[in-house]
Amino acid sequence: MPVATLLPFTTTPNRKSASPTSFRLTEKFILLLVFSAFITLCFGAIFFLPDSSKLLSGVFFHSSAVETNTRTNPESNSDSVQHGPSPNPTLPIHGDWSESMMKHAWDSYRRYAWGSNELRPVSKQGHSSNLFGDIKGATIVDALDTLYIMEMFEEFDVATDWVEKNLDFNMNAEVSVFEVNIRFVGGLLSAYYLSGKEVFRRKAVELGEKLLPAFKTPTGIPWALLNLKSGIGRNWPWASGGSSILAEYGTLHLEFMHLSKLSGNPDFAQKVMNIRKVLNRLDKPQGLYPNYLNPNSGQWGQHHVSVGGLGDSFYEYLLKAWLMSDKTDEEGKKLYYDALQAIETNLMRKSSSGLTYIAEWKGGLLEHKMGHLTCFAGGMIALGADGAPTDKTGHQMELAAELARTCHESYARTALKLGPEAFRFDGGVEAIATRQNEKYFILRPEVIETYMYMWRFTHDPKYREWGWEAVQALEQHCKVEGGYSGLRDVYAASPSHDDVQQSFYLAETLKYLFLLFSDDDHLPFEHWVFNTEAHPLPILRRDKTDRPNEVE
Ligand code: DMJ
Repeated sequence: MPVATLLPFTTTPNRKSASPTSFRLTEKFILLLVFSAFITLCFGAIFFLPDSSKLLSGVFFHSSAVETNTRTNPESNSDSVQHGPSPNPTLPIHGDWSESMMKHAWDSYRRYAWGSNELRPVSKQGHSSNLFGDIKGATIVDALDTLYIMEMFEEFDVATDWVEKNLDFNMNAEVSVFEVNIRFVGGLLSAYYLSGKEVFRRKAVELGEKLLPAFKTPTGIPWALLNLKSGIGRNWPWASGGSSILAEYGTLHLEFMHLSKLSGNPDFAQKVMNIRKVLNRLDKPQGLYPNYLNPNSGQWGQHHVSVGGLGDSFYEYLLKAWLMSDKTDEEGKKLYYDALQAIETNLMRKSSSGLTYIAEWKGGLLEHKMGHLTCFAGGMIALGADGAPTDKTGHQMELAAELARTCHESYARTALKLGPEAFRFDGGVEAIATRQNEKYFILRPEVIETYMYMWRFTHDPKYREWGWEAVQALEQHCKVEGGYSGLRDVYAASPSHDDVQQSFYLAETLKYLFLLFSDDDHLPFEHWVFNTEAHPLPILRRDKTDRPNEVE
């Protein structure tokens, strides 16, 4: 419950009583009484609510109980007051459409796949990915905060009840440490900070403790896969000579910092700070971070570099570690801006028609391909532009805008107006997938994520227009009776469904769409940082004793 709804009502003193003198005395006394009761209640709320989560939810997350007009109706005047230029009249008339999309995705999952990790929306049954071992309910945990943010509280309560009674990590099965961290730990942490419900804090810490044995390697660089019962880890067999993967071991920092804060156990923070130490000791080819690192030898594997798959969220977490630390984590800041400079110099290129893209780097040679995953980088660069060194803020905002445009083009140049998994800038094409196995779309969020950040920082209406194009395409081609499905080929004249509703569709894609059309004070960036699965985590304030980079 947002804290505003917990505040006492103010009472008006009764003005109909006795003589003028006694009237004044009684009135003063009552006023004093009411005032001290109010102060006592406020202090009571601060000290007795679990941690600071209810305050966070009430003060920084605006729900209708706090403010009735936080969502943007693109035709309303309040929008033009708050967002500057008048919205484009072709935009949706009412903001409820994103809740309707969430409702359809959620209700379908609940009806056909309740308790499974994901939904098969065409065959109307559960789908379980081996990324989560035997852990169940990925969609439930991934969706918790989106349900809360959209004020779908009945659904949130049902999900909470499922978590309380069924979410279990005591199983003899192997999980992906990265996936479990970003979806389950991240989802539980956000649900805790938004709702204040202790069960989420407890489960997040319990799961975090189960993941700690993954760090038992000679270097402390964690294994990719871990058996939750035996604590035995290993790496993906396909990953360069038994290497761990940059985007996996590099995407634990935000969640683990919060786990240390919420549990009082410094181990979590120490483990992720040690990853930094190992990386700092290594030479970086051209300042770049290869995707593979051997956890036994502490040496790089193959020199492949990517800001998409295998690399992406490592860079994101350097920037966000700095932001989440209330800008005290100077090391995270330096690592991020240095890495971005190396990416710009070595990987960013412009096509002949002027589209900026981020290529992949293989032992010094560029592959002129950009993944859908890489499209998150527009949002990341915009988020970091403000803190960029040596007057680079404007330049970085331009780069972010150019990348957003390129990613929009990758959508616009398809038949179904949704983007392919990867698109190329070679062989006479630009922003188009040329290989059959790169033409699919699995409801990924990255392009909409970038539109959301660009909208917040520029208020250029084109980002909402582009977001709205995606909504129309999702409704037209991905929506089926049993939920939302990915597509096998975005260039085909009609959709062929892959029959999977990914959990990140509810965690990220629908949340970013909702935020793209919400006012800026809805989960404002001054207070919240999104993990890579779009789970909001509060900034750890520097004036508290829990300074994140001092936990160690
Ligand atoms: C999500 O699980 C996360 O965004 C991750 O960082 C990358 N892949 C998916 C969404 O595409």
